[in-house]
Formats: sequence, C-alpha cells, structure tokens
Amino acid sequence: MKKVSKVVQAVLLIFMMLISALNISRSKCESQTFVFSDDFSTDSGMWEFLGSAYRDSTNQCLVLTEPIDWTSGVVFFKMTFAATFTANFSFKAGGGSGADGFAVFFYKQKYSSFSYGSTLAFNDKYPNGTYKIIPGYGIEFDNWGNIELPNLTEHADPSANHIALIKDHTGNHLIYVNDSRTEDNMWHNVSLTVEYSSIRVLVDEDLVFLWNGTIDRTFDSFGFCAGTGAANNWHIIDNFSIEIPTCSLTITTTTGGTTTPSAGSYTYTTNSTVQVTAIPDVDYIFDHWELDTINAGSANPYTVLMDNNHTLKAVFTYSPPPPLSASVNPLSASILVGQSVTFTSTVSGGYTPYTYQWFLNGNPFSGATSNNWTFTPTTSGIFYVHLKVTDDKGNTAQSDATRIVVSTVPVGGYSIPLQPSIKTDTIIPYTLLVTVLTATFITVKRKIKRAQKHSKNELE
Ligand SMILES: [Ca+2]
Ligand SMILES: [Ca+2]
Repeated sequence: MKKVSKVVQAVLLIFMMLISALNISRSKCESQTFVFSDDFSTDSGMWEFLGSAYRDSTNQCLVLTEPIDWTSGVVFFKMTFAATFTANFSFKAGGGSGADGFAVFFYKQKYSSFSYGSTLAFNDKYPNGTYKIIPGYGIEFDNWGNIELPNLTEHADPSANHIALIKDHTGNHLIYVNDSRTEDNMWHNVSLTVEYSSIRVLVDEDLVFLWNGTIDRTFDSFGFCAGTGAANNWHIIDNFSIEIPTCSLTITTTTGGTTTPSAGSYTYTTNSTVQVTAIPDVDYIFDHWELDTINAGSANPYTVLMDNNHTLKAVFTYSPPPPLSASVNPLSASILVGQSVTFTSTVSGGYTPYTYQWFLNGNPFSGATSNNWTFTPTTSGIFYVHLKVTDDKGNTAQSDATRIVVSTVPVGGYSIPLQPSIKTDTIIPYTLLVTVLTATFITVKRKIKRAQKHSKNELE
C-alpha cells in the first residue's frame, strides 16, 4: 500500500510540475487582467446592436430575439481580442413556438450580413440556401433540430436541443451535448473558458464539455447572436462578465524623434498586435527599433505582437543635411543683342523649400526669382550673372558668377553664319564687302549726326 501511494505521489508531483510549467509558458503577463461586467441596468456603451438585438432597459437585460418568426440579431462586444479569456453570463431561451437558438461567438471575423433560422445569425446564406461561412467559433444553444438535406449537409443537427462548439457556421459541430436547458425558458448560468488549446463550457456549474484542439485566433470579434425561423423563441442574455489577460508595452525613444503612440506605458489584451510609428525630428533620421533591448530592424511602422510584456525603443540618429550649395549653367556665353540665354540652376543640401534670386552685375534682377532665368540683354557689353538661393531656415548660397559677352548686331540687323563649307576664296570677297559696307555705314551715320548738329545750332 505504501509503495503504491508513493508511486501515486510521484506521478502527481510530475503531473503538477508539468501543469505549472505549462502555466508559466501560457501566462507570461502575470496578474494583469482586463475585467468587465455588465448587468444591463445602464447602457455600458460596450455593445454594438444589429438586427433584432437590443438592451431592454425595463427588464435590464440583453434581448437577442423576441418570439417573432424569421428574425435575427447580433451584438458585438466593442472590445476585440485574440487572448485567452473567461466569460460568464446567464441566458433564458424559450417561451415561444420553439426555434431556433442563440450562440456566444469568439475569435470571429467581424460581420454585418447574417441570416435567420438555422444559422442563428452566426453566419449568412447564399441565395441557393447553402451556408456562407464567417470564420470563428461559437458556443451554440440550439433549440431546433435542422435535418440533413441533400447537398446541404451544413444543416445537420444532432437533436432538437443541444449545446455545441461550432466553427465558421452552424452546421459544423466540433463537439455537442444534448441538453434541454436550451429551451426551458429558465435562467441558466454559463461559464466559458477558452485556454490556449482547450474550450470548456459549464452550465449552472456543471461541465457540459471540455474540447481540446488547435484554436485559430486569426480573428478577434466577440459577441452574441440568435435567430428564429418558421417557429420562434425569446433569446435573452444577462449578467455578463469577462476576464481577459493583458500585457504591457512601454515605448521609449532616444533624442531626435517621437512615436505614435507616444512614449509611455500601455496595456493591450494578450496576443493582440500593436503598430508603432517612429517620427524623426528635423536633422535626425529614424535608425532602428530595440524590442526588449534587442535590435528589431527598421520597419516603420513596427508591429508588436503582445505575447508578453514588452519594451520598445525608437533609436534616432543625428543626420543634418549637407550645406546648401548652388550652381548655374551655362558658366559663360557669347550672344548678340536681342538674343537670350537661359540659365538653369542646381541646388542641393540645406532645407527645402528653396527661394531664388538671380543677380545681374551684382544687383538683384527684379522678378528673376524662379529656379531658372532667361536673360535678354538690350545693350552690348560684358555681363555677370549669379544666383543666390535661400533655404527654409534662412541659410544662403551663391553660385559662381557666369560671364556673358553681348555683341552688337552686325550690319543689316542679322548675322550670317560662317559655315565651314564656304570656301576661303568666297570668304575673302565677302569679308571685304562687309568691311566696306560697315565703313560706309559709319561714314553715313557721322554725316547725318553732323547735319543734325548743324540744324540744331541753327535753331538755337
Ligand atoms: Ca438548429
Ligand atoms: Ca446545431
């Protein structure tokens, strides 16, 4: 006997060690829990009502359906979560002509389109009557046994009254127990505990079922739904409470930037994801994140999985821009009076936006304030052009001055290009001709001037 009891003790000890080891790995965020309860005596603001669902302020409960044929209602808990949880509530179903049931859903994709009858508003139907799935789990309190129709196996129900774990649609029972409490029009207390790989349902403190398996936590909606069909029932919820483990996220930054959410400590339900964005100050760049002091790369925004308490630090580095500089093109040009030259600029460094001022012979040229400028001289001579650029912080930079040689227009007011193809022997007479003509022109001009002077004197 003693030997046996020692063996039992050893087995128990190992078993307890295993359990505690599992507990350690499962509850990394120790003793932090979000707790919410609602007796529906006032509007908590935590529920979103769709279809036939409403808060009955007189009876202070949550009505999913009244005993009306072909109706359905959904209530979403406004807090979404993918964490393990324990939810408690009481329900009363029945009191009508006898259909269809209700469900509490979790890890469910948010939805707004749903059907009535056998779907319990847990999912929708295609026009041909087949079920349109909405991913997620539910504990179903079914009070109408839908028969299996050809090609519509989704409608198969094990009995008229059963409590089941359903997934994605009401035809998919992962586990069920026949139970008349789903329609006796009496209040019953439900305790639903969803762990990492188990789902447990108690009704009036009796175990209904414990299901073990892999749980898909892709989606995060929680709520209640119910439907009636060709027959009807009341489906009412009251005294709701929920406990959800949470983890904390502490965000810090180095000098040189901020984050969204801003630096500080936050609480999130376990296994939720949080996006944090780093925003560098002027003269700084975002360099990388440190998650729990370990370099976590430079993805921005960064997504933190709240599987544990975490610290996240945004690391910024000082990186001012290079000094402002400006250059212009062309650097020199030779043109004739009446022709123009267009200057373009290249500006780098400093802080945008830039403002521009072009200078002619050291003086700002009125209106020449864009990033390029077309200069059209009206007289011959040598001109100097430069650009002054001012950046957003008032820093300035000047380009080198460019030298523009402007010549007078040749005789006739136009120039004849000297093409390489023209032979030397034709150029000589041509040059002579131009020289003669120019000389003649100057002589004529002088004569006219002299004549004008004479006539002027005469008048005086
Ligand atoms: Ca059913
Ligand atoms: Ca069912």
